[in-house]
Amino acid sequence: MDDLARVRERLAIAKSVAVLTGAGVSAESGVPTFRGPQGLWRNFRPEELATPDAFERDPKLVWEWYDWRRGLIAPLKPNPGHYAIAEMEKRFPEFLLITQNVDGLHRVAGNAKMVELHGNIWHARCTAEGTVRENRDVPLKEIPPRCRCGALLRPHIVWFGESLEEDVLEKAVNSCKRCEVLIVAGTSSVVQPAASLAGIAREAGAFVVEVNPEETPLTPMADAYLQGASGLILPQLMMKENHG
Ligand code: BJW
Repeated sequence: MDDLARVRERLAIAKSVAVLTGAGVSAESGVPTFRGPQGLWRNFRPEELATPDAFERDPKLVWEWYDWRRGLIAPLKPNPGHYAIAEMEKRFPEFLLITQNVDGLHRVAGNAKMVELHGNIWHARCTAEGTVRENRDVPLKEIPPRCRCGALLRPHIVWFGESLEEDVLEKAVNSCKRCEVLIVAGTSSVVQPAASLAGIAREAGAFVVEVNPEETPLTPMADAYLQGASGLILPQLMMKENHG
């Protein structure tokens, strides 16, 4: 039996499923990934743009980069991979989507049972009050934007060296400990703590599935590796009959 058939068989009887996604799931919608030949980090250095130090040094530069990315993402639509994950939420009685993506496309596709590990590019946080508000202005009205209280706003995004929100991480870890199947799609599995979630799930007895065109550090540990684009593979997991 090939890996696709084994995964479909597992999903046919599963009650509890978790899905962990990364930038690759949005690649077919047109959102650039971070690593790899076409990735954002090829032209932009993370330490100059995605750290608290970078923001302290030059908030205008950091916000200009986010303004550019928000403009790029704003017109984009979810792809068949996003919609297959939204379908999973309806099908499995216990479900959690754990996404590292900040683009908001999973929500547009229909997922509600989800945690955004690294924040959301459409949310801004006051550096003084800590309050988080949605901001959909494209382009931004002022750069850097300011809160009503006068303090600087920052993107509500987890930068390198910053801790993930405790309750968000706890939800993700708990669902990885409980699920029968964990699907890990479109992530290079190198950024912590997200990269450790598959190991947590596996240790707790879950069947771990990786969906990615390229092998990653997770591949040798996964119970099944489905090589290919998530927009092609994930819908196949949700087809009712086996056409293979
Ligand atoms: C497709 C596809 C298609 C393409 N279909 N797939 C322990 C050990 C070592 C280091 C650390 C550690 N713990 C913490 C760290 C430090 C750091 C870290 O992990 N560094 C590593 C890089 C070494 N982690 C942190 O700082 C985290 N904070 C933390 O842990 O706090 C406590 C602490 C701090 C310091 C020390 C110890 C403890 C915070 C991490 C925050 C990550 N933030 C970013 C965003 C920044 C900016 C922004 O978006 O605006 O989140 S970085 C970036 O990477 C972004 C992503 O969410 C994240 C993951 O990337 P992802 O999604 O995997 O994308 P890519 O591009 O890497 O991969 C795409 C994949 O898709 C590829 O595999 C392709 O093949 C595939 N693909 N087309 C399916 N069609």
